Amino acid sequence: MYVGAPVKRLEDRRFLTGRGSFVDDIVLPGTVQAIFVRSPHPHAKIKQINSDRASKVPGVLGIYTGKDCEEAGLGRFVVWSPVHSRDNVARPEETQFMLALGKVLYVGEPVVLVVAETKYAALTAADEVEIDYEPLPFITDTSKALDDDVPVIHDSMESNLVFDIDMGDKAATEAAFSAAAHVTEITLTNNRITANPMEPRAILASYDPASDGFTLWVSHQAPHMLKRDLAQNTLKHPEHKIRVVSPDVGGGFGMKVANHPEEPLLLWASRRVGRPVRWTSTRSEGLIADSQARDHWTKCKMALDENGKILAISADTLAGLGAFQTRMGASIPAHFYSRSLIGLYKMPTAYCRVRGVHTNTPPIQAYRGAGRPEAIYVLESLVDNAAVEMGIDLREIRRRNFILKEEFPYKVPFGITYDTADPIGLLDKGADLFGYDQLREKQKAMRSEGGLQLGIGVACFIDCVGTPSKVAAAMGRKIVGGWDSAAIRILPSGKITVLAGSHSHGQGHATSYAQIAADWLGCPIDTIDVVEGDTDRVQFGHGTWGSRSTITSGIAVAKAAQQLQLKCRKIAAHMLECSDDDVTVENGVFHIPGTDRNVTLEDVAQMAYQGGNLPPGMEPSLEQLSFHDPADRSFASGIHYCAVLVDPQTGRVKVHKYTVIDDCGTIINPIIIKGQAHGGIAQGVGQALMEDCTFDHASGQPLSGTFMDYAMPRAIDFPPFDVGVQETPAPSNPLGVKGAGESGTIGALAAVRNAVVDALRPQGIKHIDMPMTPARVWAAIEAAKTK
Ligand code: MCN
Repeated sequence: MYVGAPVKRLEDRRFLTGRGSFVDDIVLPGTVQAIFVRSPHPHAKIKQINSDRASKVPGVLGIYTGKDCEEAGLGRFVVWSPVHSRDNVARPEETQFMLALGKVLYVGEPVVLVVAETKYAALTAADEVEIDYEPLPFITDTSKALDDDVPVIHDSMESNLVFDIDMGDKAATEAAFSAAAHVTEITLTNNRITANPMEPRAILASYDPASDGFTLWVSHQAPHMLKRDLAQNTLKHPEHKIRVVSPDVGGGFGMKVANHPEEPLLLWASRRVGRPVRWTSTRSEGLIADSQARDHWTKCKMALDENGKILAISADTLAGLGAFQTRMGASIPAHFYSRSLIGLYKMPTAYCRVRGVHTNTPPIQAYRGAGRPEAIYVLESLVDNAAVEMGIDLREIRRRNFILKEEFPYKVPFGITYDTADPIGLLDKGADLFGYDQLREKQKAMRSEGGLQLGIGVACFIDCVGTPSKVAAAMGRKIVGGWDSAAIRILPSGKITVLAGSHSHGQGHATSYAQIAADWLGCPIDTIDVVEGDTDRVQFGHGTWGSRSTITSGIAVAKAAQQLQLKCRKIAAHMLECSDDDVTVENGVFHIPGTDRNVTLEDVAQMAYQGGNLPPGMEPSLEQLSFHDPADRSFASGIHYCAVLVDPQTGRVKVHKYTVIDDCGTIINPIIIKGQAHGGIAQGVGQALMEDCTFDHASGQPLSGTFMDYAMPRAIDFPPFDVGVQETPAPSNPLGVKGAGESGTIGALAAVRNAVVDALRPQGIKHIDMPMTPARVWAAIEAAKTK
């Protein structure tokens, strides 16, 4: 069996020896360079654009504005997952046009596209473009976006409110708070961040006049979805004449599932100039022009009885969406965030209100966890605060409130039914691996000594993945995207190609899908290659996001392999002149048990293609296409334990110990699960301690435009992580798998926040907003001293 075995990642030899092929590595003859002139204003009218001087720069091939794009018939992005407000007021869906038209709405918005023979010529010409702006009042602070005295940023709207939804039972929740023995309350922000993948966004676009076809090589997570958007909404060109290739992608983290204006623009420009056109984002450009994430401002509270049993949670959130709505941006806070607020706890009632708002900032899209880290941050901050205020140990309060293993399937107040989990198993396993009791002893000793302070934080989570198409449709998604695909081709030589509709940009699909296919076909893993990311080679699929690939494409691989194995067995039985049931398969050999009679997969494949001696009625070849739409959602879960050391003199926080227990159902590959957890934790810790897209609210300018200002975590910022696993198989799919790709991030924000606050509770600190930089922690300590 390969499933469950620690198979080393098959793709890593290529990556580790520098043989990956990324967009910027692809060379086409005659390629020219695109550069974007971007808005320096958070909000301004464009009075005039003068490109006379710019167009005289030697080597310039084209200079294009929003008007040119409009005249050429390019379209706008559309919202694929609209959110309907509870007041049923239809508010305009303000989405982005390819280049700013009439006015700019955020610093970094593309205004002019320059195409030139060389990057130098394009940069020089971009500097010569003269744009006359009339600055307008702006708002960059999400918490104030609905105040009376702030500008409304879209002329078509009456306020900056995009949607206002609520869920749960408001009256019952209020009653629970009135009757509660204890109420804990916090106001917290979830800082705006961006992905900064190792490979920045990169595009190479080419138009072929002979076929009237476009090819786009792009660092992206969902090539078919991008192609569909290009065909229908932005480029508006027949779908069968567009090919999108996402080759090796050096990290996406949700940011590269967003469609950005540069993609259709470069394709369009390649037709205008008659040459392939390239653009690779710089780091600073990425920090203002890539989609961003999180950006919540939340007032929340939790009601408990005298025994520390949770009676209700209530949250009221303003979710920043940036200047424009994106495909999924609004649904992240409206659907993914709100539905995750209950976590692993039994609570009789709950209420959540979310208002999505526009501000003069880059548009919001997914980032690892998308909505779920935000929810768990709210929930687990409240649980830890309540525990301390009521004098209950952090583990004990969870033990008292957890849904018990035997109570699953379990329906929570927002009407969702969790499939399987074992929260107490997570709690105990995690505490042992972490050394919880020993660390508490160490904390006591350090407290009495003064100096560095040790803090311990706990956070557990539930992660809902694999929304079936019918559920997505009922939620109002226009492109439901619940299912995915896989095709398997056994070639005449017996070698195997798996084509999957998902896309791997670091997740290791080339290994984990090969493991599934090998087991379900009954053949050795080294005969299998996995192909993803080319819309001309691979059948339609929705790409990779929301930790959905294994429970959709992964299952489709198993289904296709099962069908093919049946066909192979029939051919083998026919060749061995026995019944199908007499044949078993192992390691690529079909044999009749108890005899020495066998044929190999190579023999069977040759026969399948030769076609001379196939069972009556059987079609030749060995190809199988399969689709999988989950029967139900599945719910991964886990627990994070974090210990930090805080220096009260400087406010510096160091992560001292970090333990995760991950339950992603049946594990395909434990090495990959660990790797996914490591990367996820690093990103969560990064957000909690240092990463921040900051704006000067007085000038509207972004303050984090370089890596000197936007702090990314480095290896030195982490201790070795301990990752343990627990398996509660998902009942809704034949592999028993749940999602794993985001679990490391989902619990990390709250675990780190809780640890830092735990270290500083003796000083009277109840909450510190993320990122908990030394300056912010120090200021909190100083403020507490003066109270
Ligand atoms: N897996 C497993 N056993 C399970 C479940 C999953 O072995 N029970 C394996 C899978 O087969 C796969 C990996 O774990 O190789 C992740 O699987 P899955 O949970 O299905 O998630 P996806 O493949 O759909 O990946 C998406 C997820 C998301 S949403 C983001 S964002 C993210 C992430 O994965 N971005 C990443 N991990 C990333 N890792 C890297 N290196 N780079 C990114 O951009």
